[in-house]
Amino acid sequence: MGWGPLVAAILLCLSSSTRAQTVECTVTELDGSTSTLRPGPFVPPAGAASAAAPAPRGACPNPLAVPAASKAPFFLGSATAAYQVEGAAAEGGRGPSIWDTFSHLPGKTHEGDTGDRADDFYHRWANDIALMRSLGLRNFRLSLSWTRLFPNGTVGDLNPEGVAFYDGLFDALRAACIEPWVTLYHWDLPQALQDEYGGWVDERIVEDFAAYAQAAFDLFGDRVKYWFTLNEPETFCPLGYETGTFAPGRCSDRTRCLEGNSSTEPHLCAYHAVLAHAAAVSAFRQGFCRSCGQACSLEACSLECAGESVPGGQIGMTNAIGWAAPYTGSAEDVAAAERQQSFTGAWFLDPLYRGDWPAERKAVYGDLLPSFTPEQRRFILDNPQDFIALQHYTGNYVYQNATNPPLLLSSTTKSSDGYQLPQADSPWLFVFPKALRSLLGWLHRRYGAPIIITENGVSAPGEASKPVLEVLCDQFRLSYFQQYISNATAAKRDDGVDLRGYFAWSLLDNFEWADGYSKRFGITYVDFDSLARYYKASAMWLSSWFGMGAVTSAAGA
Ligand code: PNW
Repeated sequence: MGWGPLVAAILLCLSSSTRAQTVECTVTELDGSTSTLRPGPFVPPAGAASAAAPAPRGACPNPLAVPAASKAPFFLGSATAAYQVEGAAAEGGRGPSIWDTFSHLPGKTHEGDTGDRADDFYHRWANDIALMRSLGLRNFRLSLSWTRLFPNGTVGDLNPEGVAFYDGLFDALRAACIEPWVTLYHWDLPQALQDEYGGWVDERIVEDFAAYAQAAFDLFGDRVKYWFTLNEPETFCPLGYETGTFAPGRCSDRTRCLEGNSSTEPHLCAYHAVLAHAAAVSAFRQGFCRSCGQACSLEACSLECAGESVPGGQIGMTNAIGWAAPYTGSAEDVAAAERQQSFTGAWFLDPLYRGDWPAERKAVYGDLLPSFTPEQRRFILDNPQDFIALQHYTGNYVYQNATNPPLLLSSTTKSSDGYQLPQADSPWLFVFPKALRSLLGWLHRRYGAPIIITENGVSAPGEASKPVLEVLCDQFRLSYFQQYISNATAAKRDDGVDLRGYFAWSLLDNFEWADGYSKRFGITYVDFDSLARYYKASAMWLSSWFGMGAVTSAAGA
């Protein structure tokens, strides 16, 4: 036998083993047309893991401009958060956060899962940038690990290894023309600040957060233009301080929480979150007074307060907001749904845009709600954010129920004509695509501000228990994105909503907080043993909306 047939046999073997890792998915579009996608492993192109030199400024397309090839009228990106993906919890001089402590306590997370290793993004980011490039992704939302930069939380104690990590990452993202959108705080509070004064329940958090924010603007503001202050205080305050199901795990129920007060602490947390956000925005706009150690507007030190920290940058808080649809068209149900919507959806946006808690919250909580002083109100309104950063996943139907205080309403996930909203893998998440369009209109009418959807996505039923090749055709998630993006598009095109962008949650399967690794929100699959990444069909489908050319093969071409 000559060499020819042998080489051919080896090639055949190689290609069929690659094929064996790939699956064929028939994808149905909303208009009923079908196409075929072949998701499979992401294989980085040779040399992808070595970060190229940063591209000269101006060489990359404007991240806010929608690429001509995109099917969407707003830009698309994808998102992650530090504790959910980085891993390397005890490496590089990183200090402990409340999520390290909490996830290591028995019984707090699914099967005791922790973020110790997560997706190992800390070591694999060059590979993940190559993955993003292969998908044509131009906007990437990520968060900074506060304790990687400042291991004990205070800015006197900078960790050079943490700075080097984010320097390398931001330089490489710039070189790849991927715009970083950076969240300062995605729930991983320095444990030292929790120990010292209880974290978000104490007013000292306001200045510590503002000082950390200012340091981050100074360190990375030359490469990061778009910032988020706090991720979803409407999630981390009640879950961290009322139910105790998220870090730091505080609540009144002594069978579950060693400490805490569920009736006071969530409100203190929310109050300090608003003030910390405003202080960070102030630092962003006006600089920071180093001699007095505070954002300029907090103290009269105007001589040191010239200029913006990040010239031309933009900043906002992210808010998790669902949609309460009226169960019927009756005046009572419409009013009940509006009460519920204002109670939850205006919780933080009313303070930021109107200077006070929504009336529905004041009516329910009375004196338990810390009130803003006139000076604080002025300070908040004098430091407006640049956009509403909306994180939307789900909705339900709300009807008047006079016997159910405090809001005299109840909710259901079945419509009055009997349609049951499909449930995702997460118990709180029901697929209700029209809710997004209604919500965008409500936000537009109430606040009139530009909106960026900074998270939207879904955990697909069964995905965590099936073998990898059986989850890659993720039609459930793909249809979710089809319908939600279609409703977002309609809100922009037909309802006059000033929608600027959309980030799919999440780029990677990751540590889903108390659910550990048992819920997968990724558009790419992560094998939590080998840490290999695979495209799901939804990632390939989304790539044609990113507008930079769709990925066509499982080899990452
Ligand atoms: C967001 N809810 O949290 C977070 O920002 C992400 O870190 C998280 O992975 C993602 O959504 C998926 O859960 C939420 O109960 C947690 O409505 C809970 C809710 C909404 C958002």
